[in-house]
Amino acid sequence: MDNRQVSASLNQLADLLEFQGANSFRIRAYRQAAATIAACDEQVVDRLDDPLRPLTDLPGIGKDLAQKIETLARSGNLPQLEELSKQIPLSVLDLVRVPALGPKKAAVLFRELGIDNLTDLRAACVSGSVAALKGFGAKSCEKILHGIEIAEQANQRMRLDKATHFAAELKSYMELARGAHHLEFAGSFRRGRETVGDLDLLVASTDPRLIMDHLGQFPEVGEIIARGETKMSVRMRNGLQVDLRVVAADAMGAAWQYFTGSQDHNVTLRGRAKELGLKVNEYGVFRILEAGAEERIASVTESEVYAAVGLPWIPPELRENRDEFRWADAGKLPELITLADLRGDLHMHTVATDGSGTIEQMASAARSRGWEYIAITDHSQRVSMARGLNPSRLRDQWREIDQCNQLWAGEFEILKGIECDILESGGLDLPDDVLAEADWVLASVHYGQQQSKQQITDRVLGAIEHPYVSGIAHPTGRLLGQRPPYEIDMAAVFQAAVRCGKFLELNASPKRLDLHDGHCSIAREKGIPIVINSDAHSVTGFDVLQFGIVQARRGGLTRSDVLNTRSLSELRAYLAKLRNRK
Ligand code: DGT
Ligand code: CA
Ligand code: CA
Ligand code: ZN
Repeated sequence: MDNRQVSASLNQLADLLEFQGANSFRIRAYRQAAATIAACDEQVVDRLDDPLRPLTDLPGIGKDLAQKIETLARSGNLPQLEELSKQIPLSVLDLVRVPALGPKKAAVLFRELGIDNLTDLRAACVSGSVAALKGFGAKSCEKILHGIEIAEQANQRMRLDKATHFAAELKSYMELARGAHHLEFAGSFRRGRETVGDLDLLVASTDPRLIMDHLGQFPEVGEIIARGETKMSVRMRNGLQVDLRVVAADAMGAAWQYFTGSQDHNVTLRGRAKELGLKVNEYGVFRILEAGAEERIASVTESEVYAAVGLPWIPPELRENRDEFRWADAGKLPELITLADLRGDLHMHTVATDGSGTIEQMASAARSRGWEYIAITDHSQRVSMARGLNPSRLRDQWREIDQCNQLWAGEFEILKGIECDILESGGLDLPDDVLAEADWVLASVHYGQQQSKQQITDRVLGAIEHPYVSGIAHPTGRLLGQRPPYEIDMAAVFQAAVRCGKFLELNASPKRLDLHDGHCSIAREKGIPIVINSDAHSVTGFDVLQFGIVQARRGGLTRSDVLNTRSLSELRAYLAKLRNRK
């Protein structure tokens, strides 16, 4: 077995043990070992006979694990894994990934009702047999049904950040293909959706065969699903499907427009073309002439295609058939925000809590990105797993910030912030006199996420109305593919934000993207300022801002809709105004 297969087997073992309810430290050890093996530059199978370099030299690999890895690498299987897979069908692992279920409850369902896949689970929830089990009930059934949807989606769609990294790898490989003239990604990936169903790749070339052969030899290809004259679909080993289309260079614009979609956007575009006596397809825009003849009037660039239909070029993030045609007609397509518009980041953690960078390291990294300011927002005391700050540690941190600020006086500023927990019973985790000294107070929910809509909404509204709170971080609490949003009344949240002049965060972590694009567009209409934050836990954590920017663009946000595009003095003025409202 190669490293990748060994690593996959160890992960599978961890999954099965988790389902059995094994000790969580043991499970974590297997998962860490899987990660270690996957990251090895050298194939483990090649060093097994070298007594000077036992596997136990690898970090986190003890004797027992080393033995298992050796067995796997040499023989391709492991008795323990085979035994377990006989007892537990692999399909039950899908159950464990249902957010409302987890390993314990999944095991009960398997034992009591013999449920071992999502289809049966859904049926059993609907028929009432799950609700009849001890420890379940109607309410938890409802949550499970919702969880099934999330799990199914997570199985089928890949998160944008993962797709982005994979696409970069694929792009540099495909650019080496002989005869590849020009290469572009299309589809939901180009539109920046938070997850993608598959990756659509266009290559301009006169020799489709060479391009398709080259893709077939990409080392990550798991399976070739289909191959035609100019079109090929493959499934990669990571599960992602890639649809390749080879097109003529002089039709690249038309193909790019067509395959970028969305389908709904294209339907509207074609309808408009028809009214003008035109036809649009992946080969171009055609004028229909008498006697069934047609003349191609646009195809080389996208702008040309849109212009032929009387439209300005529309940014891909807006092509969802929401407002873009209306805006285009009115000459009011928004000038969408870009990463370069940001002048600071207002949510990050340091070594004081669960981050890995010091204040100075975070600030230097921010400065080298050309920013003017950051806010340090470590957790407050209630978040004890992350060693949240009590008033005295927070004030110590602020003294340290004062010192750092002297270093770069006039050029760069660190705001004294806090990510203050909104307590389960309502109210904030730090006393008012402490919050009053902060420059910047983010409030967010970490505990009691299962509360009723009324309870959660009241807690968040209370925070928005609190005079010292600047705004709300990750307002819905969702984790993509893992955890649904809290049951929160977002209409009420938007209303309160307008009333109190508070901002809402677009948390750019690709696991969160919270607010999402649809929320951003509502916030924009209502004039609620958005802050795009990284929630960085290290100096490289700032990189995720690109994903926040994409979602903001999808929500139609411009520079002026986003608070952290302002200069430091404008930001200060905004915060002072907030303080004076109370
Ligand atoms: P996904 O992959 O589910 O995240 O979403 P998309 O939008 O990437 O969808 P996909 O991959 O099926 O197709 C890419 C684009 O190509 C789609 O947005 C519109 C266009 N397209 C593909 N197939 C058809 C089709 O049969 N009819 C029409 N009208 N458009 C199509
Ligand atoms: Ca696609
Ligand atoms: Ca596709
Ligand atoms: Zn945070």
